[in-house]
Amino acid sequence: MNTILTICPWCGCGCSLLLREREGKIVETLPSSDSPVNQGRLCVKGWNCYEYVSSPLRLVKPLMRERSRGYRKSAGSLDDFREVSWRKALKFIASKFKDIREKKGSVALGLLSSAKCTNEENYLMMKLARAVLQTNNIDHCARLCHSSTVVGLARAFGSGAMTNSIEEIEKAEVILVTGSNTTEQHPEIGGRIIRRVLKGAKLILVDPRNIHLAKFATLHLRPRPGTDVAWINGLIHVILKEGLADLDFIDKYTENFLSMKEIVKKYTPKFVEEITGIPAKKLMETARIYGSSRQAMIFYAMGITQHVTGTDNVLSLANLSMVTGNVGRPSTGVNPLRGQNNVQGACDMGALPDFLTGYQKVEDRDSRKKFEQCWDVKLPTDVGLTETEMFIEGNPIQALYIMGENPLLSEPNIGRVEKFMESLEFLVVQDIFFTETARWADVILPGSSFAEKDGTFTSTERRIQRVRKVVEPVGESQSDWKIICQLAKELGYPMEYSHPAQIMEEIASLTPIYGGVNYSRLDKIEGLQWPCPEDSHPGTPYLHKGGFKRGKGLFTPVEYKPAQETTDEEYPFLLTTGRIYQHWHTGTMSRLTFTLQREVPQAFVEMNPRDGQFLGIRNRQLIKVVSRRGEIIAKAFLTEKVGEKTIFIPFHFSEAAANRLTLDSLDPQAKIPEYKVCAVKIELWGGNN
Ligand SMILES: Nc1nc2c(c(=O)[nH]1)N[C@H]1C(S)=C(S)[C@@H](COP(=O)(O)OP(=O)(O)OC[C@H]3O[C@@H](n4cnc5c(=O)[nH]c(N)nc54)[C@H](O)[C@@H]3O)O[C@H]1N2
Ligand SMILES: Nc1nc2c(c(=O)[nH]1)N[C@H]1C(S)=C(S)[C@@H](COP(=O)(O)OP(=O)(O)OC[C@H]3O[C@@H](n4cnc5c(=O)[nH]c(N)nc54)[C@H](O)[C@@H]3O)O[C@H]1N2
Ligand code: SF4
Ligand SMILES: [Mo]
Repeated sequence: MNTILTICPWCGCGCSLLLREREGKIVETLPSSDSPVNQGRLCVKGWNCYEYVSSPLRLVKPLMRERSRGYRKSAGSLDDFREVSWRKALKFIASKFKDIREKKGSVALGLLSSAKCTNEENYLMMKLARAVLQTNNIDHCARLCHSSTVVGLARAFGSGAMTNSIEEIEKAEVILVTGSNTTEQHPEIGGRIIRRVLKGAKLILVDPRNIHLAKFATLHLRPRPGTDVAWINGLIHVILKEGLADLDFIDKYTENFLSMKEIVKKYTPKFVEEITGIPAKKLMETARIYGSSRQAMIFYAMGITQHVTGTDNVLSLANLSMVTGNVGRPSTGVNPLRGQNNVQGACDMGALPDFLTGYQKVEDRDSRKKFEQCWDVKLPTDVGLTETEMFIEGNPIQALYIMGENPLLSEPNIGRVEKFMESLEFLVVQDIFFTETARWADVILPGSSFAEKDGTFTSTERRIQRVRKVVEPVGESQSDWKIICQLAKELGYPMEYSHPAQIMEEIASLTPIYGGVNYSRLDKIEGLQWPCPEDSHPGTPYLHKGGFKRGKGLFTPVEYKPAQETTDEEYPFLLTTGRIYQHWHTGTMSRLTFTLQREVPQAFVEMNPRDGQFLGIRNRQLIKVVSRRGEIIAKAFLTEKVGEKTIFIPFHFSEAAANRLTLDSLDPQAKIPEYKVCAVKIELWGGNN
């Protein structure tokens, strides 16, 4: 039996684990006790991380859709595809890409990279886009997730990443968690927060739902969804009024304080109560707790970022931390919890329409020049389209290459995405399963899973860690990096690497924050936290020590704006969507994992029992949820977890896809969709079953 150390493929915590292999099959997982991240612990997904690897439903051969008349008008089933050789599939893709490029230009090509894939794979995908296909139309699921963080924190601080480290929770005095269901979505971090609170730290939770962390909170504020700017401005108002601000810090390290101060004047606790529903007294208590501490950490996630005001929300949190000087030291900071195992890495690798690796701007001539010299090509200069812009009808995209994403379930307002699919000329999907998106493809390429390849993932705390091959890829599937290299060759630009270590050498040479990263170092230690500019650099646990990356921290005055779609007589319920502990996004992996699927086999709608009583709905009864965009049928789950007139639906279930209902309005700055607020109505369905 072989035992191999690698990294969990689910969430951004970045837990290390050991996979045990016997006769070519993975038979067991064990946590790694050497890891500074999980210290011998795993959550239920970590323990069950390998079952999907050997699922009989894995894609094992390239597939091509039979192009009968009108085939673009609907999603296909497996019967509509035939197996082909790698050579044929890659040649066909290359010829279509070339053809469309010749006729419509490079703007007609779009690529989606994958936060499930390794850094090396993301780097090659963005090299394929920029160097080979000559387009900056490359993006990935960070657009749906933390793009507002990347824009907001980069503007305020000069870097869009988590400022501090997971380990620093051990010494925090105050922990403010908002819009993050941490125990379910980042279980390792959630567990750390609880243990710290049990030892005396104060926890302030700001979340509309009564999530598990509420049991441990000193204060739980329950704002109406979509009102975050108001309560954050309110906290700053009280902090300033009560003399709790750190004026020395503000003076020495920040700029634009006065214009921010002017804006928060009117956000009195009473005014904030009217907007948010948070009692004025509770807001004041919160301001005193957070404002009195100089070891206060903020953690946030999708409840803050996934709004049309996502960037504003993030800027407000940055304001709050700077007013109290809670940034630039251990156990402080503004800490966005990054979701996917390698979403931090996919951003770092420049799988974004406006950045090359390490947040070097595509519009910057000197940055481009460095890459042009290394790659021996001229690079496109205009910023590309975001993922959300790529699915809007009327855009120039004619051909899409999607690696490891399932937008037909994860994008908002799926009905609109389907319309766009009908108009698309050519779609390539590279996945490990036959997903809802793959059904629309012209060609499907079988990639290999995390356990079948070498590489690195970068976790939420900027920790770059080694992912190791445990078993051979199933069937004829291949590592995603190998597929990209072969396709590049077909397109007339040879990319040859013998091992991902060699790709990392190239990344390090072009990316200052990864400059000191190499496989021989990573093989000796438990990861390196960027910035790690050279070989002798030990990595950086917390950012902005002794001054901000951008020079001075920038305060931004932010006004509260109401959500895009509010409830009315016809659509009286507010829908907020998200996830649960047992499932993963579009379910491709978690619904094929026995233990996870057994725990939660079906879609459900969380609804307050009083609303249930009013509408005559019993627990587990089927209901129809209707929005202006679509409708779904699922079981009602009556629970005090949600407040009255609010319902919550997880988006994991294709048979009752929450994104049939969601709104596709975007934050104007980050282009992130509004997944957390839209208006719906509820109807009874199918009598008393
Ligand atoms: N089990 C599991 N874990 C996951 C994932 C998964 O699919 N399954 N996905 C991963 C990914 S990619 C991500 S991005 C993270 C996401 O992790 P989270 O952001 O923690 O997950 P969500 O369920 O989207 O929503 C977070 C919280 O926001 C609250 N909320 C809703 N509306 C508002 C609002 O207007 N304001 C505030 N302040 N809060 C609000 C919700 O009640 C919820 O508690 O999880 C990662 N971890
Ligand atoms: N309503 C609503 N919608 C949301 C959200 C929400 O809160 N509410 N959250 C949004 C957020 S934060 C996110 S991050 C997105 C996630 O949206 P997606 O990224 O579209 O969702 P996943 O299901 O994680 O898709 C990953 C795909 O990669 C495949 N895969 C796994 N490993 C590999 C590999 O090694 N190689 C290849 N080639 N493929 C692989 C999986 O089979 C799967 O199809 O969803 C967004 N959508
Ligand atoms: S907390 Fe995240 S990284 Fe750790 S075992 Fe669970 S899913 Fe994996
Ligand atoms: Mo995410």
